[in-house]
Amino acid sequence: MLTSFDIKRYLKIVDVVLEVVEARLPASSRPSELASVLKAKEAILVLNKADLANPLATRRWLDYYRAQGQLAVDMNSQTGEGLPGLRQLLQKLANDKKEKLSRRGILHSPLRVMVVGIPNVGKSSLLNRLVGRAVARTGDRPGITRGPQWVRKFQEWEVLDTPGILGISQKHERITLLLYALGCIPGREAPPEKVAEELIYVLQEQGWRRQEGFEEILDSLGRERGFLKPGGEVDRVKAAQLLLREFRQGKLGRFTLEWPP
Ligand SMILES: Nc1nc2c(ncn2[C@@H]2O[C@H](COP(=O)(O)OP(=O)(O)O)[C@@H](O)[C@H]2O)c(=O)[nH]1
Ligand SMILES: [Mg+2]
Repeated sequence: MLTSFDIKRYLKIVDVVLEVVEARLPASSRPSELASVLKAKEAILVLNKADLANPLATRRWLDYYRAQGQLAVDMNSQTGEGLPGLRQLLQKLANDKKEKLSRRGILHSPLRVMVVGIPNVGKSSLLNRLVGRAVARTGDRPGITRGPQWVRKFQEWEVLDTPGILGISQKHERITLLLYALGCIPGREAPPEKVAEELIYVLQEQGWRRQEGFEEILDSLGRERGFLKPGGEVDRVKAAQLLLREFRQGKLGRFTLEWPP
């Protein structure tokens, strides 16, 4: 596990950063502490879990970022959908690097890639997809565990075998609640009802169960599942937890929680 301190060290020897974000919250799941570190680096924005996001929103986000000159792809790291597009980009960047270096007489220097992002966006899944099983660790020295290693998949590029975990930056309370809803803030507890209320509010803006009140939704969900307190009242905490679980797994439908400006 690489902390942001380690990341800064590694960034010095990396050519490209794969910045993994949640396709359901693409802007707000970007670690902003990265911006200052990344300036000199080539970055590819990976909108991961695109299978759970609204496809139209994902298309809009890609257009939005690409219009700013940002390399961006969408991805499902569980199935590998979107992987050929990402590999193509890496191949192109690798070729560019090769060309540049060969003009200076350097013959072989593979493109070095690193995966970073906030918790739970799918960094490890993407890394596994990217290097597959045909993994050749490079620079391995037997008997010495030296932390992260380069994994070479193709001749032209190699990936750091450990993704870098970054924290989320200080954000509005609303956004923090949505990041909780996506499971991106591990360790700390947030009241499930509060998180569910914010999530429901955003989902309703997009047409989901628009006619119902927040408490009505939790109560009907709770009754369906038999989440009742001794007096027969619905246990709204349990109902809220269920709602959040189902949302995370995409069982409520494909929703994107923020759209490009
Ligand atoms: N539906 C879906 N789930 C994903 C995708 N990528 C990762 N996951 C799931 O999201 C959870 C977190 O993934 P992980 O790779 O451990 O995230 P990390 O914390 O960023 O390394 C796991 O349950 C993964 O199976 C994706 O593209 N689509
Ligand atoms: Mg991981």
